[in-house]
Amino acid sequence: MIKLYWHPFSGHAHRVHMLLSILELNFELIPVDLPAGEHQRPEFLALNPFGQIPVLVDGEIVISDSNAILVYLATVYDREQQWLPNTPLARANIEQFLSLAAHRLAGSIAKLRAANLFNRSIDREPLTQEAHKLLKQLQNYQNGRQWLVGTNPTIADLALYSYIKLAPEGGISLADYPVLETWLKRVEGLAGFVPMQLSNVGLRKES
Ligand SMILES: N[C@@H](CCC(=O)N[C@@H](CS)C(=O)NCC(=O)O)C(=O)O
Repeated sequence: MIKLYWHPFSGHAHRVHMLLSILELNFELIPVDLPAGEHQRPEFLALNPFGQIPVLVDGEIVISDSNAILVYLATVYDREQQWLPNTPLARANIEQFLSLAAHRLAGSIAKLRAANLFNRSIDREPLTQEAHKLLKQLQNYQNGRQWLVGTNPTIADLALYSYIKLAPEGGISLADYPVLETWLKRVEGLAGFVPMQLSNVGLRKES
């Protein structure tokens, strides 16, 4: 059975969890105790020398990095090639969004949210500006589209979903981005969708 080393607060792990579920694969979630430093212990570093979740183990195959795992799962297990279509342009377009998720999204919204979740002190202003710049650009791009690439959902949608959904936990309101809110709901309507665990931080904080 496929094993996913995971943590419930990780948006990176969540995007993989969604695809495993959507593809109806048999899998087991293995929680990694990040606060206790389990990801720095030799047993975990033997799986991922870079000391991060998610890690996927499929028989002899071990893959780390959420986007790499999405590519692997879509390539091996999606016979219809909907989630990673096999045309050069679609692949290039999807790659563009995987990079965006790994860099601009992880470097802004995900950082703001992690700072609130784990009480880290950071300079919020430049990250907040970048988060809104990115959301505005995404909203303009997405206006009039159903999915990020082509006419069906792909791994690009999954790669961006989790941390955009979590933006309010980073103090970033989505109220000015109705096109993105509609797209989030569209992803949530996919067969096999699994919700991200939400937390009472940022704009979700109860007073
Ligand atoms: N590029 C990696 C980033 C993964 C990542 O940032 N994982 C976080 C949890 S969301 C982690 O393991 N943090 C522990 C650490 O870096 O020490 C991916 O896409 O999987």
